[in-house]
Amino acid sequence: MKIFKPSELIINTDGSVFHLHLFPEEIADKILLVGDPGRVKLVASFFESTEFERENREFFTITGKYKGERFTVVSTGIGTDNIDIVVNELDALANIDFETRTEKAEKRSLTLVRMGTSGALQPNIPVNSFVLSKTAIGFDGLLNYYAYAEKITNIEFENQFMEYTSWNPRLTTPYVVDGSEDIYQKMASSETVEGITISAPGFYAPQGRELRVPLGDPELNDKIGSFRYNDRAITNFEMECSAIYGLSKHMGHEAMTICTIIANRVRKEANADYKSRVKEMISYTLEHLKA
Ligand code: R1P
Repeated sequence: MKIFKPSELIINTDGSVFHLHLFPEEIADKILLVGDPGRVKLVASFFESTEFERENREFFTITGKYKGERFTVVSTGIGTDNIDIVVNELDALANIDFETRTEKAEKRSLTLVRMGTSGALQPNIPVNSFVLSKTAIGFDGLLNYYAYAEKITNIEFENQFMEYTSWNPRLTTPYVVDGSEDIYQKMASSETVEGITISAPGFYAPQGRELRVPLGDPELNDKIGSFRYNDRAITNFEMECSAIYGLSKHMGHEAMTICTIIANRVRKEANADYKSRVKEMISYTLEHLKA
């Protein structure tokens, strides 16, 4: 049986996992992921009771009850590099015995739902929309470091996309991976837009924003906007969804991302006062995820 050595799975002296500082019994089956640590308390303000709060670096966690059901909310910070840490450590808490450092015989499947903010790439998706990401496209490359990426990604989509955009070989190969169909069905309504979401490895040039240094390909956002895969358009940019979907698929967890659109990149519009809409997204998500 494989033993996860101390250098590979780092457990703190108090028995908690390296970055999240959580103990195995502290995570609920349903886990909400937010980028901003400041948004964790906002989510927990919907809980009728909380068990604990824990903070280390950008990872702030609260577990509590919403309408009688246990939920955990964790902040991930920005980017798929942080998602690698959060999803691996949540999976270790769920599926590795910290005493023996071996995989548990019975696997636990978590529900991981990211609630984020995002920029729309289609003119008909207005600011304040909720985009529910059926599919993610990773520009970040994280999944390509794991084995068997090709077994869980949509190679046909990837090839069509790279051909259409004349993909620069100096960029990492984009990977296309679906979220959980079950959670999608639970959360979709007339209030949500079905999404294909790009997770970018940066906020500026990787999302086509040019400040002082010119873009490698100034046409890329236009090509992304006009690309269609089976008549489906790419809807929005954010920075975490692809890695959450890819790792969850590998590990047997169910994942979904919902984002409040705070800018429309085509119409050049933004809503700087988006916080009340984010609060409505949190309420919407909790209501649709509860048993
Ligand atoms: C960039 O400003 C951040 O905002 C978006 C991006 O994905 C990135 O994390 O999401 P969050 O509001 O969830 O952080």
